[in-house]
Parts: sequence; C-alpha cells; structure tokens
Amino acid sequence: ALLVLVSIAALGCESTEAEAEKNPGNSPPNIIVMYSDDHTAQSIGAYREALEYGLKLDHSPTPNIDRLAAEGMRFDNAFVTNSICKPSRAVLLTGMHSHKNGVLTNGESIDVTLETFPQLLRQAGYQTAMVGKWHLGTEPQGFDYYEVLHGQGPYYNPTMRTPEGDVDRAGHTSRVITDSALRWLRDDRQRGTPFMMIYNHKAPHRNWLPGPDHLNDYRNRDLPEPPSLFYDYSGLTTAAREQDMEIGTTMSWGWDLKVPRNPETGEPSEGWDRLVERNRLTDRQLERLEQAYGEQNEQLYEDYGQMSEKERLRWRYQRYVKDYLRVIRGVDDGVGRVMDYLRRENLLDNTVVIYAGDQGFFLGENGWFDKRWIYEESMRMPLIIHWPEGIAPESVSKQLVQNLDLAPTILDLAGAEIPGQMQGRSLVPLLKGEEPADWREAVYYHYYEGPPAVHKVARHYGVRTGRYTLAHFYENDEWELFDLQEDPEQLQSVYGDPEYREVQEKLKGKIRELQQQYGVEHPQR
Ligand code: SGN
Ligand code: CA
Repeated sequence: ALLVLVSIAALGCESTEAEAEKNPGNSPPNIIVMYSDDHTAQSIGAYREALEYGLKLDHSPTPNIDRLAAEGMRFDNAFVTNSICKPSRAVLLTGMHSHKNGVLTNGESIDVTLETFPQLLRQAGYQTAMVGKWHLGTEPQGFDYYEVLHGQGPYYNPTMRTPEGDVDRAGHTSRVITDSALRWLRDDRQRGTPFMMIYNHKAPHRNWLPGPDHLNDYRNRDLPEPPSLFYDYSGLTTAAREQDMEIGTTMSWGWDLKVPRNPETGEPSEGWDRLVERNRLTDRQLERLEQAYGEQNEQLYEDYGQMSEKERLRWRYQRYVKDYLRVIRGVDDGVGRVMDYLRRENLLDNTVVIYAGDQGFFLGENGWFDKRWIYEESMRMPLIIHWPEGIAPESVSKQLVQNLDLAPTILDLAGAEIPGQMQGRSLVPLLKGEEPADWREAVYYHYYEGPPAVHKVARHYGVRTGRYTLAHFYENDEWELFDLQEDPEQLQSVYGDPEYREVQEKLKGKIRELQQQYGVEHPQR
C-alpha cells in the first residue's frame, strides 16, 4: 500500500513521458461506477444496432447513457458470470467468480474479510463513496461514506442507511439516490484527492414503479414486441418449461401490473396493497399513480371478458415494458445530472465513468421477465465506459469481457496492484484500442439459485464463445447448444445435431478447461 501511495504522489507532481502515456491526466483518474439493477442492453438506445435478438426499440429512452457511448467505448460482448443480483455485485467488488467469493445466490452475504477494490483504492489514497443499492447483506466496507438502501429498497420514500444511522428520504428513489451522489460530490468530498464513487440505482428492478416525471410517458402509443413474445419453448429443454417468470402467468395484477382490481374477478388484486405499503405512498403520490393508470385500467375491466389469451398477454406486455422503460428514463435522468456536474466542475476529462447493469433482463423475449439464464438477454450486461482522456469517441469493443474484469480494470486505472486472487483481466488495453492476441475466447458461466427459489430457473453452467453458447442443466443432465449466428433468438437448441458434433465436443472441453483455470472443484454444487 505504501508503494502505491508513493506512486500516486509521483504521478501527481511530476510527469515523465512514460507516466503521461500510462495516465494521460498525469494524476490518477476519478472513477464512478454505475451498476444499475436489472438494466438490460435491449433497453439502451446505444445498443439498438448492436443486438441481434430480442426487443428492438423504435426510439431511445436513454439519451444520456447513449452519450456516454458516443463519447466513449461500448462493449458489445460483456457478460456476467452468474446472472443474479448479489452474486453479480460480489463479483464486481472482489473480481472473483461466485465459487471463490462465496456469494452463489441471493441467499448468501458477502464475507467481509474478502479484499475488495474499494478497500484497495482507499488504501491507495482514493476517497471512496457508495450510494444506492448495496444488497450484500453487510455494512458496506471500504468506503469513506455511504448512503444505501436496506436490501432491495422501495421505489418511493426509501429509508437510507448511512454511517450515522438511518435517514428517511422523500420522493422517488432514483432521484433520492442521485441527490445523495451529488451531495457527496459537491459538499462532502475533499477536493484535490482522487475519488471513486459507486452510484447504484435500484431501478429498473421489479416492480418497475415510475417516478412522477415519467408516469405518463408512452401514454398513447404501443411499443414494439420482441419476436419471441409468444414462443412455446419447443426447441428448448425441460428447464424452459419449468420456469416461473412469464409475463402471462407469473406477474401479479397489483404489484407488477399496477391494476388494483383483478379484471377476472373484480376483487382487490394481488400485490396492490403491498405496493402502496412498501413504498409508503403519500395521498398525493397515490393520486398521481391513479391518474396515470386509472383510465386504462377501467378500460381493461370493461374489455377483459372479450379479450383472447393473446390479447391479454399483449396488454400485460405493454404495461410491463412501458413501466420498465419509464423507470429507465428516471435512471437516465440521474446519469445526466451526474455527468452535468462533472462537466461543470471540469472533472469530465479525467473521470472514468463505467455504466453497467448487474445483469441483463428479459423484456418479453420467450414471454419472460427476470434474468438468471445463460441466454443472451440475461447474461449480457450493458457496459459502456466514458473517459475522454483515455478512450477515443465512438469506440466499440467486441471482445468477450465480464463483470469479473471490472475490479482489476479499476485497480489498473488507479495505478494500484491487482491482487493475485482476482480472476478477471484489466480492460485498460482494450480501452486504449489495443487487441491483445491472447484475449479470452470463451467466458464461463454458472447460475446456482435453482428451484424452489423465486422464478424456478434450473441450475446450470456453461460457456459462451464468440459464436456459440453451450449450457448444462446438470440436475436433469440436459444440454442446450445454440449457434448464435444462425439462431440469435436462441429458439432451437442444436445439441446432439450431428452437424454440430465437433463444435459440441470442443465446447465441452472448453468448459472443463475453464473450470480448471478458475478452480471450480465441484461444478455441480
Ligand atoms: C425479488 C423479485 C424477483 C427477483 C428477485 C431477485 N420479486 O424477489 O422477481 O428475481 O427479487 O432480484 S418481487 O416480488 O420482490 O418483486 S435481484 O435483482 O435482487 O437478483
Ligand atoms: Ca439485479
């Protein structure tokens, strides 16, 4: 740690040419990590042309995030190692796969003795802050300041946990989190010392409750549907049939769809009271929700009896995807406010802003919501890095990268040492536009939170290369293989097809190789 401090001090006052190249700003950059909850690439304007599957938006709901991509680097093949919240956050902090950091599912808490990148940055002389969704079941470690939600936190009026105790905040949570981030940047941090802030939105996590600014967006129009909205899983294994994450059947009228009465029975709907109570909605807030949804809900009560199954699913999909995008717009507003602050304070050039989602999400593909699968919609994480001093505008990287790489990348950016136990690789060469010849050719994936846990997605591991995905649902010993070039929507597994025999065997070998490389001793646990 001492050595690192000395090297930061050296970078700060004098610059040799080598240092200037390594670090164009002549001082270690500030770093802001934005890790939004369940923000999938299909909902980001900047990814519209890049994805070959799923919902294709006819507009961009994310002008501020798009700008990060236009001025920085978009990663088109970024993936998580385990597509679920706590595990993804533990990977982000530790740079180690789930089987090494111990957070296999949402049921485990992070081991506070593990080394994390915020702690290491702090030892290296950075000021560190954490605002928004933490969700690791512990007191945040390694931060000079934090203001975090309890667990998932509500969409409105959250109680925030700070080093001084709980604070009740009023208003929509996306705004509360952004206000808190700006307060720390503006009033609390010490100027002249590099900082690292984690700014984590709760949105767009279920149940997608928009803030007052966006409740009426998309009021009078329908959004496009993904091609596989009505898919019957005929090309997939049992796992796809046994999940519980369908827009048509899993979502509840009240909590998810904001319909206070069940249109079938006329009775109070499931989850509406929970929505009101969990968010401690004021009369005014409730009134606004009713103004936004009321008219359409009344129409639904009237029409429901005459609607076909397909029309019912279409209605539910529209309500869902509109709410999802409305909360995305709230996130994007927050990103814009933080970027405006950096711009005004002349901090933009030497601040690295990393925008990512903690995993992907289904927006109606396969008729689904939620994540968990090795499938593209869920395993792909949006990843955009903005750093005017270090990245050429409009850069795109197609290399296979992972959330595993972020901790080493951040330490590398800070000029700090990357500890040996970290399993990812620094993305800094990619940011500079280099194409290292020995970059990885496959990423390893393992999802552990099997049934009976919420959404009932079977446990599986697998591998994703530039062209193929091979997955093993090991509890049933079933496999799926997708040729993403031929079948980007992943509708027809070609596992067992003689034409793919060679590919299949090679990919199985790749799984074994990666399990060995990452020290997976018990792949089926
Ligand atoms: C809650 C949600 C689930 C979601 C998990 C995990 N249900 O249980 O739909 O998959 O969180 O999400 S809800 O009724 O509370 O909305 S995660 O992002 O934390 O992994
Ligand atoms: Ca999540």
